[in-house]
Amino acid sequence: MKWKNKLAGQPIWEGPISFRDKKEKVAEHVSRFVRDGDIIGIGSGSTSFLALKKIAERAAGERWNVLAIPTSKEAEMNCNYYGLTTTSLLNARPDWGFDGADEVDSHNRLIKGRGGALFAEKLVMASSPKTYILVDESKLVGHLGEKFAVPLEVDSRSIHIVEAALKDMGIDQVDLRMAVAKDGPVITEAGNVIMDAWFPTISNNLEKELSAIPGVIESGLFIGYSVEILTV
Ligand code: ABF
Repeated sequence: MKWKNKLAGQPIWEGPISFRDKKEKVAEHVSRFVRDGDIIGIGSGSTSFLALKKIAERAAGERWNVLAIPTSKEAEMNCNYYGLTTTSLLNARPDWGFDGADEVDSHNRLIKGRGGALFAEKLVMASSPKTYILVDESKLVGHLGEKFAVPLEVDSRSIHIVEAALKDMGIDQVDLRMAVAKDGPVITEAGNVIMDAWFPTISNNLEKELSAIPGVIESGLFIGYSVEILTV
């Protein structure tokens, strides 16, 4: 097979990385926490990509055994490319993890899921005693939801149920996330669709309220997890 833009065996990251210098710094910072024998939850997105690369380089340089639990196929392929052995939550639990975010407020509440990997990101974070959230300062917001909608991973058969439930909550700005080519909806790794719902205010109960809607697999709201925000 001939690859037009990407060669087989290259890391799976396409496109430019915004705020790259800052993301490199925060990635470097988290790589200092790695120890021999660690099992690490590996986030998705560009900042996590830079962090996994640095962690893999450090582990290789020190000849350390590090096991990775990736939060997406993309992260798994990058771990494989950079030589980090992967496992899954079926076999192991992370000692700690790292991941990116789209918004972080002053109470460490997060909106995640712009990359569509929110379901696995939440499973890995919920399994980890501590997760470092790697963000540049553009992600720090005064008011959660000011720039991003809350993504909901939804079984496609329940789109109407979710839409009606959101309407009952007073939310009528909801978008079905479309593929970049706009030729159909984004389909997640678990075979679901994503509905992006715009909330004017986000209460601490909202994550649980959204999970209770039939057909909602997971939301991109992360409230009350054991996280430490690393930023530059
Ligand atoms: C993942 O990647 C997602 O939860 C979040 O949406 C995104 C952040 O990506 P980046 O680091 O590229 O801004 O962490």
